[in-house]
Amino acid sequence: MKTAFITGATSGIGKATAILLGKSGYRIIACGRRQDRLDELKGELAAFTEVYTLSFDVREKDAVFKAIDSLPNDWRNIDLLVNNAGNAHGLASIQNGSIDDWDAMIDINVKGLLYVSKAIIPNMIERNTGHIINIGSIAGREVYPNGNVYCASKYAVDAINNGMRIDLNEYNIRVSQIAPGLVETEFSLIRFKGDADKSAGVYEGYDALKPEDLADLILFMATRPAHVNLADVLILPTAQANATTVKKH
Ligand code: NDP
Ligand code: 8X3
Repeated sequence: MKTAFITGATSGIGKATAILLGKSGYRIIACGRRQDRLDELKGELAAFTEVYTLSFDVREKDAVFKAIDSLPNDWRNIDLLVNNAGNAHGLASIQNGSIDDWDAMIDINVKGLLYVSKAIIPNMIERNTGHIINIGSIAGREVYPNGNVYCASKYAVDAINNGMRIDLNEYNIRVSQIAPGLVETEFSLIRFKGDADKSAGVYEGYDALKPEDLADLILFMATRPAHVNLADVLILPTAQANATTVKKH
């Protein structure tokens, strides 16, 4: 049975992915800071698969390596890494943006992804196999008003994804990126610092993607024959044409 390591499995895309992969024959290493949610997820999947939970903050370099080093021997061979943990913090012009928000986005979306990858890649290299799916964003393809640093963090994911694919090419490791448009998750609640009305407004008047749509895509990509790599997929709601064009009912 294959083992999938999923960051940000406590909510949204990561949680839906853990559930779908867990019901589709994968063992799951589920990560996030909220242990209560990881425990709930483990309970929800108990009838389908084994789940190992790891609670750590991807910003904390030492905690990332300690958590991954703590995996028992029979959980160390990771077949699929889904680098999903991340968020936008704030939506503000460059002149009004908060430095704490900038730090959070660079530290989580970019450095956190690098730390987790750095801890897991050596085992993939040793085994000459593996698949890494990096969750980028349409924000990594187009900069939109007030998106500045979030967009920069996702442009960085795009560059890291392409660099990983080149560097890991000789080790038979697939590297893929998914760049979603608007997905209805807790993403906007975090971006708008708990403002539920503002967050709900982002998804009003059209059908946004659901986290399950992303889980479907991740399962599809992960289960292609070994010689096939869906290297880079932009996935949008039908109502969304680009980062700033959304047709409302
Ligand atoms: P959610 O807010 O629903 O989920 C974010 C997940 O990331 C949570 O599980 C959270 O876990 C985890 N996370 C956040 N910060 C940290 C941290 N410091 N350490 C460890 N884990 C962390 O959002 P989504 O599911 O929408 O987001 C998942 C990914 O998809 C992100 O990379 C996001 O940028 C990307 N994306 C989202 C889009 C959208 O419209 N929703 C569109 C394009 C891309 P916990 O808080 O428990 O630590
Ligand atoms: C999340 C989608 O458009 O809010 O990456 O940046 S968007």
